Parts: sequence; structure tokens; C-alpha cells
Amino acid sequence: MSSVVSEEKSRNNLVVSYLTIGGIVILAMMVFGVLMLLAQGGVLEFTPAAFYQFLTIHGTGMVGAAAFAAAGVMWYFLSKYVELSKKIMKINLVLFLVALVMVIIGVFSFEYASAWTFLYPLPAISANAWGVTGALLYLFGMLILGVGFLLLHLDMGRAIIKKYGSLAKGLGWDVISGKKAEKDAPSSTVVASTMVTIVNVTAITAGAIVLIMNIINVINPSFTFDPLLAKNLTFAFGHIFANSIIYMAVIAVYEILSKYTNRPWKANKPFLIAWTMSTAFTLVIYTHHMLMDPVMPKWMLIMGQILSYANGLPVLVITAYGALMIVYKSGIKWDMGSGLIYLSMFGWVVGVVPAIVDATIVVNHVMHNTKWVPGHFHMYMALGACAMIFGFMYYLAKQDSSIKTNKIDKLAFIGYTIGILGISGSFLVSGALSTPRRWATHFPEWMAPANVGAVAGVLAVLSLLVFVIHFVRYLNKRNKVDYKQDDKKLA
Ligand code: HEM
Ligand SMILES: [Cu+2]
Repeated sequence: MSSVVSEEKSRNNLVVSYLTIGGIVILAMMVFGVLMLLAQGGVLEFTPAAFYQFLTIHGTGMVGAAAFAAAGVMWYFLSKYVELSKKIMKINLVLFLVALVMVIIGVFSFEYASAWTFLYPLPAISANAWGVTGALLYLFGMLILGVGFLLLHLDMGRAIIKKYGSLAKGLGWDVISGKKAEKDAPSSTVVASTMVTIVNVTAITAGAIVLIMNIINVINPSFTFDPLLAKNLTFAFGHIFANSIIYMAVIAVYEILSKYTNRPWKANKPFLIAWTMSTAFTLVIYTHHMLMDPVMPKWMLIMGQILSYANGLPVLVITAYGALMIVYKSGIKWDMGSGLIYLSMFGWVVGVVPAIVDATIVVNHVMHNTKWVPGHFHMYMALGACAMIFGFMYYLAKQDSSIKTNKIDKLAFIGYTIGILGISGSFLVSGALSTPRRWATHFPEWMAPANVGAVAGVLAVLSLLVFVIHFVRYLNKRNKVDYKQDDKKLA
């Protein structure tokens, strides 16, 4: 018996490391976000080069760290259904840290600043803003990060296939087609993990190809390749990988709400169909990043536009509806964990609205290079995906130790909500004023929203600091006290 317990403890140790690292990196990256806003608002003075380094580290670090933490959430729950390799989870952790260090050195010591999209041929042609070393550190760093995630997803795919027969069955296609009864459907966690495995293996493969081509081009500039192909591969990678964060983190919504309410989150037919639709859409709609490239085949752009409306919607609707139903008359006790999880549903729903507006070609022509875009994705990344991750952190702490939350945690909950709404709102206002995104300097008439955003940003940073401190306090506690089996305290 005790070996079962220690096995579980060592699995949880890994998950805890993922969330600690993820939480701290997200916190640090937020500080760079505030610095950027203060620079754009004219309060602080940085050279434009420094601004673009901050932009690069912020975008890369946020997407990387949020994906990393979300992978921890997914792994924690998925390993209750299938047998995952601890070794691969450890390898991904080490590769992530190596990648992080390489990217940090590339950006800050060698001034690499292509933004996280590293759009070809920018890594090689920087007008001497950075050199070969910086570009190689960054590109290899990203490649290493990708390899880690690829291994993790392949292991998940392997485990799902072993248990359920195929990835199609992991998505519940045999239930959709009526071959299997609804009651035997795979759990919501397995369905979501299967989806993420499919889309992220595709994304990382595309990313690896374009990273390697960029690396060769940086080393030997006479090797060139088609920029349009490069852009397609880059956004197939970037769009899908960034999107997958919320599909990993949403597992926390399913599992935690079902635990708190003592009701199962059933993967019924509509649920399975929604996830299959989002799997397909997520794979093809990166083409909304190509709406400004008229040389793209028209049908692809039209498809990108139409399906972008539909992209996240099936899963979002089915999840939001499910979240309302499971809580309805359940007598749920609200605490930090369930509160953040509920907040995340709000952030996701609200964040998708401006995204849908932007996915319209007519609007996109006007808005796509404005701060409207960070406006919508900060809402569903910070208030949606990240709130799921932080909710999970509170949940895990409560499950796994005797730690209590206090008033400061509650204040931080409110602070985080207001902070992120403020940041996103100020971005949206900037966008409506036609402020371009990714510009180090702003005209005076663009500055006020940036400064409002910076104040809101400070609030968000302080609030997240409280969340992280709570988690670290829990770490201390759990290391001192004997490990307790979970499942005790929530009911
Ligand atoms: C305190 C919280 C945050 C602040 C103050 C902040 C601030 C900023 C700013 C000023 C920009 C550049 C906007 C421009 O184009 O002019 C930016 C971009 C970005 N942020 Fe944040 N951010 C915060 C949180 C987050 C979070 C939680 C995530 C994701 C998990 C995130 C992901 C990104 C990404 C992907 C970009 C795009 C980078 C690029 O254009 O290359 N941010 N953020
Ligand atoms: Cu996209």
C-alpha cells in the first residue's frame, strides 16, 4: 500500500514542479508586460531594441510557460485513466528548462528580438539588430522546447491508444457512430487529451520543420526557402500550440467541478461531437493569420474565416453549458479553486467575442495589426486558460495538504479579475483607436490606454504573486507533513 502512496506522491511531485515553474515564469513575464506598457505610455524610457527584446521574451515565455503548466494539469488528471511515463514527463521538464535558459540568453545577452513568431527571414535578416549567435540560441531553444512537448504528446498518444484502441476511440468516435453506448464513452479528460495530442503533434511537426529551415538559413544565408510556405508553417505551429493551452487546462474545469459537486461530467454525444469539431477546426484555421496575404489561395482564406467563427465555439459552448448545469442546485461550496475555475469560464466566453469580430475579413483588414488582437487573446489566455491553471493550483494545495486560504487570497482573486479585465479592456480601447500592435513608441494620443493598462497590470502581478506564494507555502507544508491520500476534504 505504501508503495502505491509513494508512487502517487512522486507523480504529484512532478506535477507540482511543473506548476511552480509555470507560475513563477508567468509572474516574471507579466513584469515585462507592465514594462512594455509603461514604455508605450511614455512613462519609462527604453531603447526600441530593449522593447522588442521584452516583447520577444514576454510572448515566448508566456506561451511556453502557460503550455508547460497546462501540460502539468493535463498529465495529473490523464494519469488517473491511462499509464503515462514519468521518465518522459521528467525529460520534458529538463528540456523546458534548457530551452528557457537558451531563449533568455539569446534575447538578453545577444539581443535577439524577432517576437515569438520568428517569421522568416527575420531571424537571419535583422539589419544587425542581433547576430547569428542570438538567433541560433533562440531557434534551437524553441526546437528543444518542441522536442520535449512532442515526446510528452507521443507518450500520451501511446497510452491512450493502448487503453482505448485508437485515437479515434479516444475521441469517442465509436460512441458517436452508435457502435458503443454513451455510458461507455471515454472520460472528458481522455477526450480532451486525445484532441490535444492530435493537434499538438501536428503543430510541433510544422514548427520543427520551419525552425530547422530558419536555422539553416541563419547559418548559411544562401539557403533560402519560400516565405509564404514558411509563414504557413510558422502559424500552423504558433496558432495551434497557443490554442492547445486552453484545451489542456480545461480538463481542470471538468475534473474539479465534477469533484466539488459530486456529479460526473458525462462525455455524451454532443460533448464528443463538439470536441471532434474543435479538433478539426483548430488544425485548419491558422489561415486567419494569412488574411493579409492576397497570394494565398482564396478558398483557404474563406475557409479560415468561416471556420474561425466556429473554431473554439463547440467546445466552449458545451463546456460553458456543462459548467452551469453541473453547478445548478448542487450545493457546491465556493473556494479559491472552484472560484478561479468559474472565473475562467467567464474569461473564455468574454474573450472569444472580440476574437470572432476580428476573424471577419472586413474587420480584420482594419484591426489585425492593432492592439485589438492582444486585447482578445489576453482575455482568454490570462482570464481563461491561466485562471484554470491557478484554480488547479489552489485545488491541488487543498487536496494535498492542510493549508488554508485567507482574506488576502480572496482579495487577490478580485484583484486578478479586475487587473486582467483592465489590461484587456485597455488593449481593446487602443485597438479601437487604431493603435498598432508591437510598436515600441506611441503617439501621445495613444498613451493613456497604455498607462491604464500598466496600472491594471501591476494589480494583476501583485495578485498572481499572492497565488504563487500560497502555492509555495503549500510546497513547504507538503514536504514536512506525511503524504495524505487525496479525496478527503472536498465533499
Ligand atoms: C500583467 C499581465 C500582462 C501584461 C501587462 C501584458 C502586456 C503585454 C503587452 C504590453 C504586450 C505587447 C502589446 C503590443 O503588441 O504592443 C503583450 C503581448 C503579448 N502577451 Fe501579454 N501581458 C500580460 C499577460 C499575458 C499572459 C498571461 C499571456 C499568456 C499566457 C500573455 C501573452 C502575450 C502574447 C502571446 C503577446 C504577443 C507578443 C507578440 O506580439 O509577439 N500576456 N502583453
Ligand atoms: Cu490564430
